[in-house]
Amino acid sequence: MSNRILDHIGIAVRSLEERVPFYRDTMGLALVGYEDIAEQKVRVAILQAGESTIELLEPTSEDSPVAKFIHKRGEGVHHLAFKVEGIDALLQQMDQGGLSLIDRCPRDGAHGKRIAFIHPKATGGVLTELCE
Ligand code: CMX
Repeated sequence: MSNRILDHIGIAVRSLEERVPFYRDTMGLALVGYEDIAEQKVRVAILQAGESTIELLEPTSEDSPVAKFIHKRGEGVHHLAFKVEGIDALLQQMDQGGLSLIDRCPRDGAHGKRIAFIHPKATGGVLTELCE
């Protein structure tokens, strides 16, 4: 198996404006930029942390999965994302193995990546993303 790296950690926040200063100014992470991901109903701030990034996720509508998460559990770590190669084949393999997938086919994520989520119920409570 290839040496998979942690692509990013997603953190749900109520307000990017309120939370970016901690990561950028206090922790000293470079702010890579902001992006609207309409399909996911979030606006993200991306901060570089070594080879990985931190994605702060602010919901842009009340029916965003991140708005639901914050409403239920408060702000905090929302998902882990691993960089993979051959995401389509990997998803097919996981699906055939009986893993509970949120996405059987990849969808569009930040930075032009193709992403898919594995349900937290199947992973011990951690929403897990594959991205390519
Ligand atoms: N981490 C861990 N558990 C989570 C979770 C998360 N991020 N989000 C929801 N859950 C848990 C809930 O607490 C709940 O658990 P209980 O049944 O024990 O209460 C259960 O999963 C179901 O949650 P829900 O509030 O009823 O929400 P839904 O079932 O409607 O949706 C999920 C949950 C994970 C399927 C949905 O949030 C989803 O599809 N997420 C993937 C998409 C996403 O999060 N996009 C934003 C990120 C964008 C990006 O990075 O590009």
